[in-house]
Amino acid sequence: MQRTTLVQHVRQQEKMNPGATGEFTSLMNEIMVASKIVSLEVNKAGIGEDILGLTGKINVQGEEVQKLDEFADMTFTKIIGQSETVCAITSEELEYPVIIPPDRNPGKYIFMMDPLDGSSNIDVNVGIGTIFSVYKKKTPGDKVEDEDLLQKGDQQVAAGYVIYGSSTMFVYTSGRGVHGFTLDPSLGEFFLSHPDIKIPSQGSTYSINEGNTEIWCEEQKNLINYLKDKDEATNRPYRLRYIGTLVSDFHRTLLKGGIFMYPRDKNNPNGKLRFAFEAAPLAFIVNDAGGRATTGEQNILDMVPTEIHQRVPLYIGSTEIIDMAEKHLATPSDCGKSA
Ligand code: P6P
Repeated sequence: MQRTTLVQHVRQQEKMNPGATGEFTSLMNEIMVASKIVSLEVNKAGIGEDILGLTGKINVQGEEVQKLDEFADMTFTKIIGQSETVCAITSEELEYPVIIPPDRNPGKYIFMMDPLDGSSNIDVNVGIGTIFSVYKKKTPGDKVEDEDLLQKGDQQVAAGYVIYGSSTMFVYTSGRGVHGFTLDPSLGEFFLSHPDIKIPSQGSTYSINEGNTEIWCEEQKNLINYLKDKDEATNRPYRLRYIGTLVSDFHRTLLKGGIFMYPRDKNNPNGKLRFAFEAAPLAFIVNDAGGRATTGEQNILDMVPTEIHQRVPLYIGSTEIIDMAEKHLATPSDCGKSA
């Protein structure tokens, strides 16, 4: 049986792009190498190596840094930083961008990542993952400008995620369909397992942290109550599924349909998730799979961020459900209004 590796697949896509220089393929290869190294570390965490637990540090998000967070960030930053394909790297874990100096032969791409999403789930053997996004430098000259680091969501040239779960999966799009690869640990190779993923236009699950109900805005409470009401004609009540790792909750939504929500609330006017490292890459993926992602008021891909660590409310999933959610959110109360 012909099995397509991730690198073969990226090369095939490269051939469809007449102007391709091979730089993107090299970058994807380095992302793959870094993800294999992190996968190895995640899967042996707790066996001997002192890689579980906290570093004692607090990151720019104000979150406790787990040892695996730091390991993943360092691994991706080092490998991608040496790839000669990028001129800058931004990370959820790093307050400032890493700018590749001229003597390290910087490339034309900009790499953005959440190196280890779901770190609160690390020590309990629940799925965690890496989320990444690739843009092209858009300003002339060698200097990396703010404009290069704060690009509109639809300017991404690629986006993807790796799930370190029951198996390690690598899912990406470069604008020509969403494709999933599963790691064969005996060969250390990612093989195509989910070609051309399309999200079902409907679904019957909703994914949200109901523990925040008390601080939700009224329109959010009304939306969740609507999803929980019984009405066979509209496939309700929906079932709640929430893992607490965005990349895992999103992956289930992508394959089965449904909606994932992390809304704004009375304490967090812009929600919790980050535009650059979570919302925008997953929006690029779901859009290419036939779904949609919105803040509740604006398509994520139409947004231009104003700062690297900007947070946004996120509603992502099956188009028909997102459309319905937006109707419920159309009259936003002043609770938690964007700051
Ligand atoms: P809460 C994990 O810390 C994360 O950034 C996402 O992966 C996840 O969707 C969200 O936060 C969970 O947040 O408030 O439900 O614990």
